[in-house]
Amino acid sequence: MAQVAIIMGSNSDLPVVKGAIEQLKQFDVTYEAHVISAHRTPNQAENFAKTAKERGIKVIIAAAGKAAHLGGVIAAYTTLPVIALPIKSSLMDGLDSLLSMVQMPSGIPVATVAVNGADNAGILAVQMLALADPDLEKRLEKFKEDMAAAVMEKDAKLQEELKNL
Ligand code: RP5
Repeated sequence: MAQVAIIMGSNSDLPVVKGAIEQLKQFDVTYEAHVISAHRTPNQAENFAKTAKERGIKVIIAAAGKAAHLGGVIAAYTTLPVIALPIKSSLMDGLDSLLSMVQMPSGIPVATVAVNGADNAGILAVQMLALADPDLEKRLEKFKEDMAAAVMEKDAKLQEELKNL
């Protein structure tokens, strides 16, 4: 059974969305992914959102570009947390999608990550699941420790390079 559902407005969003999938896979989080459009398939969007909880989904990631209403429409039909991922797929460099997602009216929140910020969408979904999963929480702590170690390694390298300038 999938813990996270990823939906995207079009299969043209997949190259970006793959970043979120890779993060979920890294933490062995089960997922399902679908193309659903708030505008082109509104009935499917409604049905998906209304049935997600009873199918065991805990978190929804909604990726969309241009006038990106997918996250908001899904959030309107469910109490599950929705993470919105704005996709850069227009002449406006994704600013249109970002604003469509982040400027939700009071009462219907979606947690919006950066334009094309797929990694963070995946990691945030894992963090939400970790609230009820101590093993996942431990793995997230290790993930942060490894990240900090990688940054400190970069700093050590920089210090060596500075000596040779
Ligand atoms: C949005 O329009 C999709 O999420 C995608 O980012 C964009 C373009 O879709 P296609 O025309 O490539 O199907 O709804």
